[in-house]
Amino acid sequence: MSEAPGQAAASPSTPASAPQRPAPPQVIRREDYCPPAFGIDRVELRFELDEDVSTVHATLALRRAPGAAADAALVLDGEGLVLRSVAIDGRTLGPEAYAQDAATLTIAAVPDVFELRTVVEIRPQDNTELTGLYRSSGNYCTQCEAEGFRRITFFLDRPDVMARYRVTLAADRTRYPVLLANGNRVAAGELPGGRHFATWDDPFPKPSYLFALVAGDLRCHAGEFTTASGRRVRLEIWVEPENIDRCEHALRSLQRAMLWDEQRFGREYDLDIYMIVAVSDFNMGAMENKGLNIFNAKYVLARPDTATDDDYEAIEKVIAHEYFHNWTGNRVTCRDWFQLTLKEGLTVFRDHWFSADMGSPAVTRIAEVLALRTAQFAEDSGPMAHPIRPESYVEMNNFYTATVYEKGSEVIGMLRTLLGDAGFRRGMDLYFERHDGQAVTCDDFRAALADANGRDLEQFGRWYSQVGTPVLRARTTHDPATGRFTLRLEQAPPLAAGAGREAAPLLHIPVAMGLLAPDGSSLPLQLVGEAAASPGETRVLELREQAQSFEFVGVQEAPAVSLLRGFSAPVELDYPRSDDELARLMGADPDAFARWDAGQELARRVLLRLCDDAVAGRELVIDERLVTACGRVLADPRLDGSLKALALTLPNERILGQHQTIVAVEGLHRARQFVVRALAEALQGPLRAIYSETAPRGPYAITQAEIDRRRLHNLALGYLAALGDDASVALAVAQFKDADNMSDSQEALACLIEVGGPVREAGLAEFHARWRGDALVLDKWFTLQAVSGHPDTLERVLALAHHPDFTLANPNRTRALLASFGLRNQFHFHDASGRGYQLLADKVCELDPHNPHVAARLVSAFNNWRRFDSGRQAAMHAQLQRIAGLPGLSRSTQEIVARALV
Ligand code: B3K
Ligand code: ZN
Repeated sequence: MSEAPGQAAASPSTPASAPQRPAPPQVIRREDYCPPAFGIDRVELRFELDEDVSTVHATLALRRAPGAAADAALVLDGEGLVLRSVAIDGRTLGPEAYAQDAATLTIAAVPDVFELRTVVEIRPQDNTELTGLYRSSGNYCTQCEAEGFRRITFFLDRPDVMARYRVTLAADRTRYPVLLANGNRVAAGELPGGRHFATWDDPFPKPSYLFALVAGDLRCHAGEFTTASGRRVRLEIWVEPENIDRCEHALRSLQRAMLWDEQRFGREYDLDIYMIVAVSDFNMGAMENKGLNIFNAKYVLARPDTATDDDYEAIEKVIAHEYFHNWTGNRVTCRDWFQLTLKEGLTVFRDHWFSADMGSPAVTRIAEVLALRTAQFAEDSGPMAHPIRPESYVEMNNFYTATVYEKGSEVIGMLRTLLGDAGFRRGMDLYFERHDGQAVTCDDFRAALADANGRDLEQFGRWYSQVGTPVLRARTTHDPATGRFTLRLEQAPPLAAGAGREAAPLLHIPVAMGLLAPDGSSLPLQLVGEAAASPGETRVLELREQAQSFEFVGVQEAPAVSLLRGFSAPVELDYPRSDDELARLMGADPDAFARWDAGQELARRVLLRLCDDAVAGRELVIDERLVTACGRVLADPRLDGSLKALALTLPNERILGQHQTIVAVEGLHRARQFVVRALAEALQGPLRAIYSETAPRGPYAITQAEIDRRRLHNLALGYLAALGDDASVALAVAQFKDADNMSDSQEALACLIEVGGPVREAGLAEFHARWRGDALVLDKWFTLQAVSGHPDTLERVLALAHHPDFTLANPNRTRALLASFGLRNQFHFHDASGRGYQLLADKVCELDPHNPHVAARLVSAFNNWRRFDSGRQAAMHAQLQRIAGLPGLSRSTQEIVARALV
């Protein structure tokens, strides 16, 4: 890493001053899609891996596509490649026969069917961008999605070119004893000079983004899976030698995912071997390369003393997600990158369903909606707002977003709701039957679901173009005399600033709902004109018009309406109901998600009112209704520990800020801190009792019951520690000392950090001394400090950026400190001094030349700058301008910054 470029301190210019705009970037548009002029049937690659220069020999069997112009030139993608030779059908081409620029190799005159051979040189050891072929901890690995393959060899690097690959790797035997690529290993042997080779053949045609290779000194934790049709599949988890005792959970997760996909979707695995490789330097979570997944070590390695319960769950989910891609993504892939949600939204949907089946459906759903509201709703209301199927991009890597993934999954979830489980399965079966081996579009997917069910999903298709979070407005009237209850639903364009406000075509929105009588019982759901009530306590209303009224009969007393059960649509609900109605839902709604959501809405109202009080300098007084409601939750024997912990976790400051026109940074923080302390004081008795009742009774176990117990135990500790009294602090100190697992240890340390003073210093020092050699655990040490609410957090974070263990070369470490701070710590990142902004911008500038993808993610911390007061706006705007003016700024970062500045 080079030193930070010298920059002038940010001058407090106002947003109105002329922005320093980056040069206009080249925009790729969905409407410009053209099929490729050539197809590639077979690919043979030979990699000579060497410390200095590695050589890639590629042999491509090409043919002109039917319908392509007879004189169309062959234009191959290629970036950063040193071309050594190019030959067609065995004839080496002279330099006059081709043209190379920074991004392409063009050969003007080519036959209709021919063999192209190229030899290029690359330097993986210098690849800090971590896309293409690079080195991590001395091992070679690849990351090709979205457009990394072109950094390995010249190719038609687009997902609608699917080919069969045979790959040979040759390398030094001692340093790289393990040589892996996609498919099945078909040959291996010795070579002169202490080298060896392995050849892999992948029988399934695939796009280049799914290519992978790994070479290194790795150990394997192996297992097996027998498919429903009786085929034995070898499963291999490859890790660095010191991590071999942390793989069992990943292996079991994989086995569970394989079985689940057979049972739920009838999908079997198709190769003889499935490999997962864990690497330490990785730009994102994991990658679904055919038969050879490459993972961020964070989503593979787990041992009770190093991984929290959340880590265990995340590993299971990510392993499953990448496995599910084998059908949704690999066997059926995307025609172009605008269709990304075809594979990502669908695969997220599948991993959500899997997690619900493996654990608690309610807890899983709540966590999903929390993530959606925190990240995706924020994205929808800022400069990066885009449809789940974007219309344009400059750098595709910037569109692996919460919108494409999480909202994309919600859109699939609505299809499941509309079609029912059996209908959804019929649609999926038809989709696979029609499109196996093809690169297709979101419209193809929707057509399969519609055709399999004889349903019209035309209007539903608008969700693929819709931008922003739509508003669902609900109003009710009740006539006790007739027993009629009318629910009027209306759809409205997004409230927040962002595209799509004016042109908002009507959506097809499934609204799952129920009615509760004053005693909390569920009422029959019979609409006027219906012969009988619909079965069950929930029914799905379909809103297709701008407004529709639903008139229920037989409702004698005014009911509480439970709307959007299970969060049946990704919308913002505008329904002004009373606090009492919310309290009724919170206590009695049969839908666990809706119960939690009612509690969150109640807490949000209380917090926003207190924030106003704080800003106005009024005395803060806790709303007793919230205390009573929280007390009831704690005492409710029907709720498990995880649900109680979720219910008692107040909405975070970022979510609260979304409900304000201008985010009241200090007011929100003060209000939330106040409520935490007030609840802790009021509920001290029950919290102390719960803390001791939920104390560990035996050695650590990763069972659902134990996870629930630990969550409640740590929730109680968090509240008690907020009191800051000696007895409570002693509990945290003791737990930190005695914990036999990372969940308890981390939570205790988080409490000590909030408390501050000597207990914090001692805890941090001890944790650091114990885990300094373990990168993944040390990341937690950075994150805990970065997300803290303690008053001196900004100073700490500024100091940590110079800590000897901090480095921008490792994306996990960068995220642990800087993304945690910039994206999760609203109060301290938005410190009025602007020093948080300065730090983040400095680091973006420093990182951008080396790893633009991670830099672009970091800079998005400024995306919602317009939602803050004028002083903060000016300070963030100045940083954005400074970044925009950086000479040689990457396309990735430039795109995010340019959108923010528009
Ligand atoms: N498909 C990959 C993400 C690739 C990101 C490229 N910038 C992992 C996943 O979503 O499964
Ligand atoms: Zn994915």
